Amino acid sequence: MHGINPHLSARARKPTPSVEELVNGILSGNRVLLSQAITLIESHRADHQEKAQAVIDSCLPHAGNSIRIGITGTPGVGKSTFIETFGLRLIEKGHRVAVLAIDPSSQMTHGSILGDKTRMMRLSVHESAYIRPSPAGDALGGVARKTREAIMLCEAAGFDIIIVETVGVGQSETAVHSMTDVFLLLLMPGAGDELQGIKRGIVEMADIIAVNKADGDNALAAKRAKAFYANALHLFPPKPNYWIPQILTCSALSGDGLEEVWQLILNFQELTKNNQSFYTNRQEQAVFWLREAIDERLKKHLFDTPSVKERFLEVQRQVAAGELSPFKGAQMIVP
Ligand SMILES: Nc1nc2c(ncn2[C@@H]2O[C@H](COP(=O)(O)OP(=O)(O)O)[C@@H](O)[C@H]2O)c(=O)[nH]1
Ligand SMILES: [Mg+2]
Repeated sequence: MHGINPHLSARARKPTPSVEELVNGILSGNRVLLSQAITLIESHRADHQEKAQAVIDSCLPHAGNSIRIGITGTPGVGKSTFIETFGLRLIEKGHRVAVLAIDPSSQMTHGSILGDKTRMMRLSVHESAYIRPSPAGDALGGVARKTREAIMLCEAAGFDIIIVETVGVGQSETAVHSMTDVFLLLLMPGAGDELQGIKRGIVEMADIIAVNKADGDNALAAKRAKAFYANALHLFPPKPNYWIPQILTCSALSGDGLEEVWQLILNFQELTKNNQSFYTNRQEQAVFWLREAIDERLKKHLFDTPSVKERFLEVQRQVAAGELSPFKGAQMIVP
């Protein structure tokens, strides 16, 4: 073989798929090509980004046909167990389920969903499921954009139920809320948000609250927590889409209550599609992400400009030294 490295020649025979191959693969539901396209979305290389955007462009007309479910709750509440049991049930009903994650802590843990795959053993190997961990090494804004783009590709690949999981800490709930149709909060048995480190704002965002682990010794405590939160929910203003947040108990382990959660999601979908808020919400979300993307590009464009780079260093020095106010300093960069 003229001394050619066999690995290299093997590679040369199997080039990375073209945009067209990726799009065709995704549209035919091929999970390997879907994964390759999402890897391009997650890449920082400019040529990868360009290719990813071309794939997204072609997939966009085929996206949107799904229900996007956000799931949050503190670590240990049972999100992964819930998604496994719930996902398998939905597949039994004939659905195809994609699970994505936004986890700003995944830089440290290498994507908690990866470790979680042991808890999602049966779902992760099912041919009607697709599980993708949170991209690591990015700020929340970057992760959120990539997850949103991954949603589109999963929908184009025929997944009609998209679950976006996040941990119940930090700002990631807001990001997930801004890319999903319905928001599910999992809580532990035992009353009081202060006990669970759940911020009031997150409870307020929830469309459905499920007190998980309502089994065995915890059954009574779960009922009490349900009563506590049912009371708390009355204090919140009604939702503009007329949906009244619902609360119930469930057990991700036994599957009790999961059918009811699904029924609530269907009710939510019916109500919001009938009164159009399902669609206006998606439109508003798309415009929100347009603005986010413009912000991101403006900043990048600005800081990539050589004269601005220089000026920024000088202004930064003066602001740090207390010679200049941050506001004045910003005016000198962006008049
Ligand atoms: N008793 C009981 N344990 C549960 C239930 N759901 C999850 N667990 C357990 O709680 C622990 C954390 O679950 P996991 O799904 O990893 O939580 P996550 O961190 O929110 O993803 C595991 O040991 C699970 O077996 C449930 O409904 N009942
Ligand atoms: Mg988990």
